Amino acid sequence: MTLRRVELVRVDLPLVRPFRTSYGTETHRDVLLVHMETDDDEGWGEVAAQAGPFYNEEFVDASAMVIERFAVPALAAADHLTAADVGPALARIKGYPAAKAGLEMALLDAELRASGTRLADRLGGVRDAVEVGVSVGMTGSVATLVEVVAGHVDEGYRRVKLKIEPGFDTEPVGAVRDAFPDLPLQVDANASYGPSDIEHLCALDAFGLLMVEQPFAADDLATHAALARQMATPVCLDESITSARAAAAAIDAGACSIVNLKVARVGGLLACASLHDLCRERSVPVWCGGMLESGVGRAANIALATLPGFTYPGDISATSRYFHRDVTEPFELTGSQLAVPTGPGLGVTVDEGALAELGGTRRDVLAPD
Ligand code: OSB
Ligand code: MG
Repeated sequence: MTLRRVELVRVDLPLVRPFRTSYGTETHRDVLLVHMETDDDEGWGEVAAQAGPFYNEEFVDASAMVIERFAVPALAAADHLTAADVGPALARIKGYPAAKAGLEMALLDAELRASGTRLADRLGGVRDAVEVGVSVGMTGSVATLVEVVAGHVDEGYRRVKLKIEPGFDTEPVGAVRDAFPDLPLQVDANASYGPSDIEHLCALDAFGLLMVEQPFAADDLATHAALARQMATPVCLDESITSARAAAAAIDAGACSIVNLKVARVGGLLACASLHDLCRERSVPVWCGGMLESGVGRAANIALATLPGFTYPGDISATSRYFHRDVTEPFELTGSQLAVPTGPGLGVTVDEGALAELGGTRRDVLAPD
């Protein structure tokens, strides 16, 4: 198809509660959406970079600039553009996986709407609902953390992820474990530990965790492998897995036995699907990570999590865990699952009225002639 128009839509969504991780506290989500019109249809994508360069190098202002100056001109120059061409067409641009993912997502949505196909079916999904969990930020006190977890358990979540960092680990995790002896529980350190913490991290084995996610720096496979040799709890990587090559290297190095897949970290849904295949061939389970996406990116995450290798619950929560009001129809829990939208493409509708009321801004980066 041919690109007719590409619009960047930006909207600031307040989070229902501040989200504190080892790299900072977020109170708002700086949502960047891509709206595309092709000669066949229209589509939406989400650029799920974070507001600052603290989770990884990318951040929303930079993603928007790269899309406008480099990525859209490269796509506009292509003749018969399909969603599968987006990755190769943008490979010359180093980094900016969230920007690339948002563009690919919008084109996929347009393509699939035109052919009446659901994204989950296009990707090879095998279920109509996905098991989900909730990622809980750090709190000022351990008592507050236990209360927040209790609230999520009441809502139906059956798997909880706790953010940890040096100084906020064994005590809060132990308190949550004491309060919920049978709750599937895991932790995520966002690269906040170093090689001298290996012994300390092994103390987390006492809590029967599903996994420990990304304790060390993204480029430090050796320390992750050393931890994996000593710790009983499985090691999962998030920030380190930037490509299929990175995943193969991490698995070969013994740095992880579980992989977190994120659309915005590996450059798109199609890259995630091939990473899923790679991990499956090596019998490495995967699960779908989240980046506090709006309904657009969350619809994509749900579709991805329908693939057969996604055997752990995803960080894909109901809308009410993130926002008072979203830019799409809300996602609601059924038990501990979210249903896959039934419509073609992403299967969600962006609410233009909500966008306007939320103060969304729009900018044409490719205007029709
Ligand atoms: O490390 O998994 C992470 C959110 C933003 C950036 C990084 C991470 C996260 C989360 C939240 O843990 C997952 C979600 O519910 O979207
Ligand atoms: Mg993580």
